[in-house]
Amino acid sequence: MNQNELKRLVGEKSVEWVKNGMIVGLGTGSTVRYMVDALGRRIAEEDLQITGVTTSSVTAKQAEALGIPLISVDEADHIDIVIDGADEISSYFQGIKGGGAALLFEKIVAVNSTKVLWIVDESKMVDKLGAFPLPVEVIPYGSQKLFDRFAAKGLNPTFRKQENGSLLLTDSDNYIIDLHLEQIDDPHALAEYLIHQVGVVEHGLFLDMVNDVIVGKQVGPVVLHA
Ligand code: ABF
Repeated sequence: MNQNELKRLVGEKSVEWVKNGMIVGLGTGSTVRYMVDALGRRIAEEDLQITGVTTSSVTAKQAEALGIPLISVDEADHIDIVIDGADEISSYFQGIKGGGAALLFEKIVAVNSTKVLWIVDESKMVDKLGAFPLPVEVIPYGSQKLFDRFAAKGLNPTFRKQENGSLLLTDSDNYIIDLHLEQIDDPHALAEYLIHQVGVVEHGLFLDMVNDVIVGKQVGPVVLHA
């Protein structure tokens, strides 16, 4: 199976975690797209009734088109499970997310969810985090000063750009600075440094957050418990 087939495999497998009446956090990314499609089919076949909480405008559009009832994170009195993708997952179940520029809403939904389930193809499983550039969401005002500070610290920053070369804006109209670190030896220390930099809204280190991971492998979906 190729990467897309592995993503479809875990996207469809993850729907088994969803039970009638649940409020489900719907993540962002191409793997999640398969999961949302599968949820939509179950709802259309009327053998599943859920309410969705989305983490990005992209997922919201897909869910609305499929007739999945949606509420905001603040309207939900609880979220039973959030199913989301990831860019890297380490052998200690620490994650890097935000390749889809939705890390802020993804983290808000994750910290307000009873269970966190990540669905990934096997290429996302790594020994140590860092080969994937670490996304950091920053407010535009003072972002160049933050960029310069990251560069001076040797964090190899780049601003996330759109195809036309303009700076990407997140759903919150913030910028993303990606840190090209190659390897992150102490994710907790880095997270602590980043979150205290004035102007940083949130970063893509998702630490000590996931409960279960479904990994798409050639032998089939493999479920890991953090
Ligand atoms: C999202 O899933 C992001 O956090 C992450 O960047 C993305 C992974 O994308 P894909 O599933 O397309 O590989 O949750």
